[in-house]
Amino acid sequence: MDRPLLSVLRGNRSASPPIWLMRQAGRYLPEYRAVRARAGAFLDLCYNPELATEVTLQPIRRYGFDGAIIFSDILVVPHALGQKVWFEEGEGPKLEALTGPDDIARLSLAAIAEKLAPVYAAISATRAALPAETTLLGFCGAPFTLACYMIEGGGSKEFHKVKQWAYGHPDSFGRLIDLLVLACIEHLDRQAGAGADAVQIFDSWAGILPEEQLFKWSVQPMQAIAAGLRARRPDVPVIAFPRAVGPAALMYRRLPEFAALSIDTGIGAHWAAQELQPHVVVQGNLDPIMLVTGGEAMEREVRRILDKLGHGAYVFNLGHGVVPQTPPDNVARLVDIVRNWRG
Ligand code: 1CP
Repeated sequence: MDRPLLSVLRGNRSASPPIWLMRQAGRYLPEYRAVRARAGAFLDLCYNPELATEVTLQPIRRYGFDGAIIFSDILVVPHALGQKVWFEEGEGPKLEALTGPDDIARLSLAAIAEKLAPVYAAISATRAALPAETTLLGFCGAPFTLACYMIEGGGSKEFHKVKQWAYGHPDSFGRLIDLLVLACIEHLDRQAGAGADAVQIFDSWAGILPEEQLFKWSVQPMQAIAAGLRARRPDVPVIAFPRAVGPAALMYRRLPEFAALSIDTGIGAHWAAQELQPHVVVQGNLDPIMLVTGGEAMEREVRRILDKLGHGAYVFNLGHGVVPQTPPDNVARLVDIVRNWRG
């Protein structure tokens, strides 16, 4: 069975790079908004295998991406550990914030697989419905990014609380991170068991940490998750996405546990081709706002990235997720440019 994305993640060369987009299912698609309106609360959509399967398939039907990422959210893991999580319309995720070591002690790994069973059911159903050549991706949030939401009680601009906890009380913060490592290994293992071909670990907030803290709270836990998964599922490639870390991306590039490194928009494509690509498959880089702009500006930028990275081991993607204001036609144009590029 030839799955071009999986094949590139396994280290094989391809004539033109495979493409998928972070947050390729979502509010920019009218068919997503229709299902979302039917589903009720956001978490009810995540835990409804039939609807989660449907919204995962929507962008594949429209654009024929090489990869489908299962529709879920990184915050299902804190939810399965026993934390209160809900989504407020137009405001994003809310959690009952952890305020001290006692709150960490109340979290439990015991029911993860049972609580997240609908996610695994959605993965099996999606695999059965996908074209054979489409790679199915599972995912989880990295421990540090999960801890950000768990300690702040939602999104934040500055993340002062989580930093103060990590810097001032590294022992108890470390217990939270260790628990999340185990939870993520379990969650990724189950996703692979249900039919995910490869997985991505999203460390969306890694870039707020200074170097030494980054190593301790992002590089090491992500590596531990990838190593834990590899022990159970040696054939499942892991993509690491430490967002906004700049040249500290060098810390992730040589780790054998990561098949690919997903780079955000702040990293230069030329630098990535020289410094990262000789060591690891590179994914990403297009500014999601270029996809909103479209036209000549987008075409020029897409070709520039392809000319820098497309000759090596590369997966086309954005530097972060598709934003809701993206015109769906621009996505079709993007796919067309990537498909017709010949290095
Ligand atoms: O109303 C809606 O439809 C809610 C919007 C939405 C969507 C479409 C949320 C709430 N989550 C999702 C799905 C989602 N989240 C996917 C689905 C698969 C796909 O990519 O198509 C994935 C991979 C995620 C991962 C996720 N959730 C991350 C990591 C990636 C990233 O964007 O940095 C993060 C940080 C979250 C938390 C989250 N969930 C939702 C929102 C709006 C946020 C971000 C909040 C913030 O900015 O702090």
